[in-house]
Amino acid sequence: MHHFRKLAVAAIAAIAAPCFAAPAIAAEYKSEYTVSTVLPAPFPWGIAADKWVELVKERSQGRINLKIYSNSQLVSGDQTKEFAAMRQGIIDMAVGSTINWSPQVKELNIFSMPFLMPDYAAMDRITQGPVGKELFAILRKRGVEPLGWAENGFRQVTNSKHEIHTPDDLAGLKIRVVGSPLYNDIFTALGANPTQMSWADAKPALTTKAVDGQENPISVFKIAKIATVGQQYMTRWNYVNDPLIFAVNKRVWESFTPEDQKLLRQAAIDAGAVGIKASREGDEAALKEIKAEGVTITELTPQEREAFVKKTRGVYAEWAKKIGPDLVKAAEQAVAQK
Ligand code: X2X
Repeated sequence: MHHFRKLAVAAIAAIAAPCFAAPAIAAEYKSEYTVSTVLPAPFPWGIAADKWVELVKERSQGRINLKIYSNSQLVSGDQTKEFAAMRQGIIDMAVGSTINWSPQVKELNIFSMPFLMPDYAAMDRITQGPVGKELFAILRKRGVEPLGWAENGFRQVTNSKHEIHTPDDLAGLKIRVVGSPLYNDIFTALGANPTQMSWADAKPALTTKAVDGQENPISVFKIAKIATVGQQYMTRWNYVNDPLIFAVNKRVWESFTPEDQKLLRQAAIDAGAVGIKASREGDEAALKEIKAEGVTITELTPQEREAFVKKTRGVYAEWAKKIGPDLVKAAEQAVAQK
């Protein structure tokens, strides 16, 4: 009986198909789409990416399958090549950090402008307001379709030597920094000795003491067990926050029906919200845990923080020109709004 009904449905569908516009059947979809990320679950980054995969599968009744490739493995560990690979179609999709894409999309350096964003609310006014819109329009022009935001988190500097209260405390410290040259400039201006390397190389470099310090969100520090490689001092200076963007290669995007494009976008927005919550709550929880593990957390007085701001104003002014003065002004206005 059941078998017969299935056959009957199939027969009716076969007859009916040519008469209707059947969008879900019309497009040639891949059996699986590659999604590049750096940090897997339980990092908030991986939580956001996994949620996207899950929601897309569920809402498309299994028609659209995304597969996560973490640790930048699709670009041989070089996270700064992720954007180019996605644009070229070597990678179908990515949930990527604005830092890692900024070597190709200089405007994304806006989030790495030192001490621009004081808190989460300011960050949200940037991503959810005119600046976020403008950044998405820029990405669209560069060959990828951006869908939504997630978050790595406010980045804190850590080291193995001593507490950092003043720029002088950073003098001569070898600090592993991420892919954007802006980070080299910030740490150079502060008197440190920055060295750019991939995440894949960072922990080994900390372990062998090839570098003295690094900077990453609290939740990343905790989950990657950075305290166990001798990073005993963290200064909570909230100098930048590192948002993540869900995006799809343009040709891949155009192969989806409008209904499925809507589905992919809404799933990214919903997964992003889950990831942002995990990042923000994760930072708070992780802070308590790393304190219990014996890491010294240095909180700066407003005056102490101001000394770091002052030392990086030159870098800020120089990079405002590179990013685009109008975009930087719009971001500053969003911060000031309240
Ligand atoms: O490399 C890093 O520090 C990381 C994992 O935070 C990014 O990909 C930006």
